[in-house]
Amino acid sequence: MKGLMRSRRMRGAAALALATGLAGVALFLGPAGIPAAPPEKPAPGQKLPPIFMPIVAQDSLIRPGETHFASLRQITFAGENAEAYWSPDGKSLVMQSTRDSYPCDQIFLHELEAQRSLVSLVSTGTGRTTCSYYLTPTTILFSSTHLASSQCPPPPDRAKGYVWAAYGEYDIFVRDLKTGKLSQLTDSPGYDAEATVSTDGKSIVFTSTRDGDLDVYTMEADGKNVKRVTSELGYDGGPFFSPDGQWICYRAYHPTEEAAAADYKELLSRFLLRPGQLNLWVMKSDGSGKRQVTDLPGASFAPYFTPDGKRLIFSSNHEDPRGRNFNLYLVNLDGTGLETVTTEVTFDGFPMFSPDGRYLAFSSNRGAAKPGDTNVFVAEWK
Ligand SMILES: [Ca+2]
Ligand SMILES: [Ca+2]
Repeated sequence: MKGLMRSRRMRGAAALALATGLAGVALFLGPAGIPAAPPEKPAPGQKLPPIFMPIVAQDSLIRPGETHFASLRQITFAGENAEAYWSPDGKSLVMQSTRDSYPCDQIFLHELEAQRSLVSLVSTGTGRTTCSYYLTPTTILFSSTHLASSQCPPPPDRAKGYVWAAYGEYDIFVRDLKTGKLSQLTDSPGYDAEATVSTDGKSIVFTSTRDGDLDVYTMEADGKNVKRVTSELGYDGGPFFSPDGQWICYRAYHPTEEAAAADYKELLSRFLLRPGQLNLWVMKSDGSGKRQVTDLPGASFAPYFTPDGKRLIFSSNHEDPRGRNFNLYLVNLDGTGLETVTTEVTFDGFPMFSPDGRYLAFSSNRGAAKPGDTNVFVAEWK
C-alpha cells in the first residue's frame, strides 16, 4: 500500500529504456568473471539472473534541516521502489519495485556492499506483490496475487476520488532463499498483507479482511495460532512490533460519523480504501492497552519504533494535509515531542532503522531521474 506517493507513474518503453540503461552501468561496474545481464522481458514465472547495481553516495541530496542524516546513499535509481526493509544482519534490504520489464510491483532483494548491491528477484514475477519482510535470516515473506492470476490486477477505480486497493487476492507467501522453495502462509479469502515480524522471529503481525473489516492480526511464524487484535470499525493496518516484541504500532482510520462509516464500508466491499485520514496508534501485542499516538490532520502512516522503543518514526503530510509532500517525523509514544526529520519537498516515507540502529532506510522522490520516480535511500543516523 504505497499508493500515497504515486502521483505519476513511469511505464512502458521509457521505464524499460531507463532500467536497461542502469543495468548497463551495473554490468560495467561489475567485476570480471561474475555473470550479470541486463534485464530482458522474462517469460511468466521465469526469474531474471541476479545483477549488480551501484550504490551511490548522495550527501548532496541531504536537505537543509535534515540534521539526523550524517550521510546518504542511494540504493535504487529508476521506477517505483518502496517499503525497503532490513535483513536481521543489516546487510540486505528487501523491497517492492515496479522496475525493469515488470508491469507492476515485484519483490527484489538488494544484498548491500560498500558501493554496489547484488539484486535478485524474490517473488514469482507474476501477479502483483507488496509488503515483503524477512521472516528468518534466510526466508522472506511477502504478499502476492499470483495464485489468482499471473496478470497484474486492474488499478483501482478512482472515479470517486483517490483510493488505495486492498486486493482481495493477496495472500502471504514465504520464499526460502537457500532452496528457492515458495510456501504459502495464509489461505483465507480476502486481503492478507502488510506482514512484519518480531525481532525474535517468533511472531508475525499482519492486516487482513478475513472477518469483514480491515484489522490487525498476529500469528506464529508458521502461520498457526492466528489472533485478531483490533476490532474497531475502520482501517487498522501497517503494523510493526517494538524491538522487545511487547508492543505493536500501527496506522488507523476509524470513521465516527455515519456518512463516513457508510463510505468506508462501501469502498471496503470493493476492496478499496480512502487513505486521506490516518493516525498512529500503539497497543500491547495481545491487543490490549490501545492508545492513539498522533492526532494530526491528513495522513500519518508507516510508523516504526526507534531502536530504544521509546518513539516512533513515521511519514505524514500533516503540514499540508491535501498535498503530496510527505515528510518523516519522530514522536514520543504519548504524542508529545513531534520532531521533523526530513524537509525534502516531495515524498519521504517507509522509514526503518537497521537492526543496529546506525542506519535508516527510507523511500523518497528526492533526486529522481524522472518525475515521480521513488527510490530507496539509506541514511547514516546521528
Ligand atoms: Ca478495523
Ligand atoms: Ca518530503
